[in-house]
Amino acid sequence: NRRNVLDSRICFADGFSFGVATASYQIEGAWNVSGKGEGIWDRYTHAHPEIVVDRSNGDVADGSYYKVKKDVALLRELGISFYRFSIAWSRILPNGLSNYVNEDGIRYYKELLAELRRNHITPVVTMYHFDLPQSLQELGGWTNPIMAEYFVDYARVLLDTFGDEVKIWLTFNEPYTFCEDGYGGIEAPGANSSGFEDYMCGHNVLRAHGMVYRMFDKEYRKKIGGHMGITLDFSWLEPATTSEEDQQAAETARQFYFGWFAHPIFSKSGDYPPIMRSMIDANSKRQGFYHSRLPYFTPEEVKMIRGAYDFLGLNHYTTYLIKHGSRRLGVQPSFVDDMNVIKFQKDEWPKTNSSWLKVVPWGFRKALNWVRLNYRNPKTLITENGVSFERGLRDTKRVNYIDSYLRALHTAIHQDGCLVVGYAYWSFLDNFEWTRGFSERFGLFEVDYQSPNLTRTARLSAKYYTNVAKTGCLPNNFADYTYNTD
Ligand code: PNW
Repeated sequence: NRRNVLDSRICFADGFSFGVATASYQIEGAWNVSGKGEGIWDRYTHAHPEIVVDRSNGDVADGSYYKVKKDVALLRELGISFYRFSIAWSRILPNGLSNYVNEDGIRYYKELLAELRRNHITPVVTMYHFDLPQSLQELGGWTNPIMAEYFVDYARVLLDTFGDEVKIWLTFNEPYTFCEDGYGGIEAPGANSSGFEDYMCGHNVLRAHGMVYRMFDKEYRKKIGGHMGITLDFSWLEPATTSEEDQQAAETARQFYFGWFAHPIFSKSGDYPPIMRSMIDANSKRQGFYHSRLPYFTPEEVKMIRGAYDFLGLNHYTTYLIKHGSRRLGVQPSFVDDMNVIKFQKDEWPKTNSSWLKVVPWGFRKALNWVRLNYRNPKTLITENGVSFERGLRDTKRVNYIDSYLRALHTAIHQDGCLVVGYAYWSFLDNFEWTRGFSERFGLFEVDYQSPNLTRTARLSAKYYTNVAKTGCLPNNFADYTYNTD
């Protein structure tokens, strides 16, 4: 990694890590094999095939459950230093509870960890990436306060079983996504109760996160070492105009979308963002409720959750514009009604294969700086950044996306002083993209879903990313990866 004086490449510091990310339900398949219990995405896609655009599901997905050796060989090929994956709760505890542990589930993740170790790839493990055991959903899922205790039990099993091998833990992936889209949108479990159950879910997830972090701190840190954080999703939210109203609206939107989960954990004062508290309280009152629809933490809970992190896991994909809303407040309770802003994207921003994802690299720098300024520059790991395009190996647009986002990241670190320690591309492989099925492809490796062994083939972007991971620098001959067919 030595550079001569004429080398004008953009390089990350020596200690900076590159990796790739996946999640259990999106790649493993083997949904009912070897003692695995049913998860909410199993139930949801089986009961409602119509909610997935191509009527697919994760029953088979990438078959990664059967391909530990193959997948780790490909990770090795990429030259990355860490692999972020998630553990399926129902593979470890088939009915969600700790009284029965499924040994084959343990065996699978142990095998994966051993193979990663042999190849010098550091595991970064997400405890929960959207796949709640169905039996716990039947008790109310994340709207039930007791779920926090069940999550603590599950986390204890993981720390006891894998704590020697795994030193970097994420409790949750994107609570905003699974609470809002799961309880007020079209993701599993498919409840339609925005403005109520989304807030209950968020409340219990924050409690669960705080409880697991405190347990880790008290009972495990000394014994097994390691670091624990949470992954939050932050699309940059830019005011649509310079008007005072729109600036204010954009800040409100940041507090609702990101601050909802970030403020209780990462701010100095803790608890929900004051603007969220006051707007939802006022709206609830106007609607005739005696209690706010946003639950209150006890002072002890505020304290437990505040500062419950060693680092922030940040997912960032895109940017939106925000205008102030002119809605008549309080007509129909919902998250969007409580926030009262209008969110959209510019037509001229480059499109991708995901309707919500436009290519806006400067938003990445702004999001990172907002985090730095609002939460005292927390140590940050980019746990996901990525893009979907059409099938095909010559994915020059993906190379462009990664290169431009890495440039923005480099500026945020080296010009602005953001404390970012690593970057994971989403995703390692094409995979089951939730309600978009297999129609949206984010992989550095293409998966051929027609072939019986689900063949993986490196895209051009895999070659580009290998070069970045191995040198720590963005290549000057980046055109090679853009125009050559190779
Ligand atoms: C992430 N947004 O969700 C998830 O963590 C992954 O499981 C998923 O496959 C990936 O993004 C790609 O969709 C997001 O609207 C959902 O900005 C929505 C947004 C960002 C991330």
